[in-house]
Amino acid sequence: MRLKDLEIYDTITIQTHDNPDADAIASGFALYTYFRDRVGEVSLVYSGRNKIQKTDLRLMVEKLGIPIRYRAPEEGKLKGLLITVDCQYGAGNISCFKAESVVVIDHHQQEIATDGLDGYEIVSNLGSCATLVWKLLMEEHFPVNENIQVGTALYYGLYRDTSQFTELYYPLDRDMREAVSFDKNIMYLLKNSNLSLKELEIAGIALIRYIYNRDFHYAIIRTHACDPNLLGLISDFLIQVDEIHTCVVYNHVDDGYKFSVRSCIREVNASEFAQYLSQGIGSGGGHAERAGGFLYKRRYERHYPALNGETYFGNKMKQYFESFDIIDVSAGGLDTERMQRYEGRQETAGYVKASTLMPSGTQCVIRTLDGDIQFLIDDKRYILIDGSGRVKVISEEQFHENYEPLPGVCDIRLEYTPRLKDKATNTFKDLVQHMQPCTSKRAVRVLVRQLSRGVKVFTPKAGDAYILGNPGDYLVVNSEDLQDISVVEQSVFHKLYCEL
Ligand SMILES: [Mn+2]
Repeated sequence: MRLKDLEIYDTITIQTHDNPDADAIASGFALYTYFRDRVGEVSLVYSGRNKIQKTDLRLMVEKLGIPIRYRAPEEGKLKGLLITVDCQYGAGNISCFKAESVVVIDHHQQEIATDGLDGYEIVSNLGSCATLVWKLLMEEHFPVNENIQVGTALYYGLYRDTSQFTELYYPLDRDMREAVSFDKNIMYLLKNSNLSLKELEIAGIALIRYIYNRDFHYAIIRTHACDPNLLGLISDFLIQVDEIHTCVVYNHVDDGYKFSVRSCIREVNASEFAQYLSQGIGSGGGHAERAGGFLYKRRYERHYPALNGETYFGNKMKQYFESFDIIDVSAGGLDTERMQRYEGRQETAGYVKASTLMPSGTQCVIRTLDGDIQFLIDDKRYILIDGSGRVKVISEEQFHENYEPLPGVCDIRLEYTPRLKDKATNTFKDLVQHMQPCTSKRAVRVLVRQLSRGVKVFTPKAGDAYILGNPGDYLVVNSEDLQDISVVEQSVFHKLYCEL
């Protein structure tokens, strides 16, 4: 969906969820600003039982001149188009107004049927709805950076929805964080008006009611209803306790459970742990030390109808720690003796010579779903993307030794399209568009073992990060380089390898 397509309406009402947070207000405000000069009449509203009270939100509205107003639930049908932001029309967290047409713009898990809508843009893995609105504005070439109020609002929306950027992981969120201009003084003011005395008390009570597991050194805390940000602050505090190596702080909100995770040991990557906790019933992620997530109420109740949050998190954490073995390759922990021999099937990929995109000597970075790759462009460097979106930067020799260019055009479809960024000028080049197809020349010989238990493999190459394998996955070791280890999911293993 494009914003341009919505300019056909004469009247547009933008509605945030009830009890709007910074992200909802920011997203609504940015859309309001876009439509203000393009359609006859635009308004920004919210409804529900409570009016905006939180200090930072009142300051945000006042300092950035955000024309949001309260609309009582009993006010009648809306003319023209209703856009719901940071929530979905008909869901439990938004008062329902009748409207002639409805469009949804949101970053939560889809929870409504979309066939009755007149348009929607729901991207569930984004850290904030502000990021999604920013993307929509960029697609229309709207000069976000010429409007510092909108920039500041979007930046603050992302900041709050990702616990002060600590639980920020999706590449597009990071793109916006770097690109958007904001007012530093207002940011400073909003950031430091976040907690009320009441929340200070909630944090205090939460901290003395921890559950601690001595065997695995983890702690769990449930807080009273509070702003999600407080969870991050409490877990940041908790992880500093000497005996606590991993912790989860969570609370119950209208549509599920919000949680924050911290880890200070290399055996637990907080981001992977957050994914584990939310698997199948929510979403989670972040960084190695700090992460967060959400469990959706409906899915939770379907899977665990009679389980309270405390038992769920307690069971899940214990299960997690009991479920994996550690293989430390540098300490000789890898036993290849009983592994089977396989050969890799040939794989097509896309490649481009870096110096055809940017001049030699350019310091650049490629943002990918697995993190950033930084390098200096010279005329011997090739960029390679395989079908699953994994990006590699290799030398010309490595390329010719291992790959064979193919005729035709490169057809790679990816969830997030990696771009090459010039660090100095902040300009981008699309990669996939400039790629040629190629295929690997010779099959790689590997040693393989299917896993019956979870493993975390530490290799000198990966440093403190581990390679995670789940039961059923295959542990794959390159026969020519025993430190080159990967884990391949059961569903794709036989597509990639054949037995010797
Ligand atoms: Mn949001």
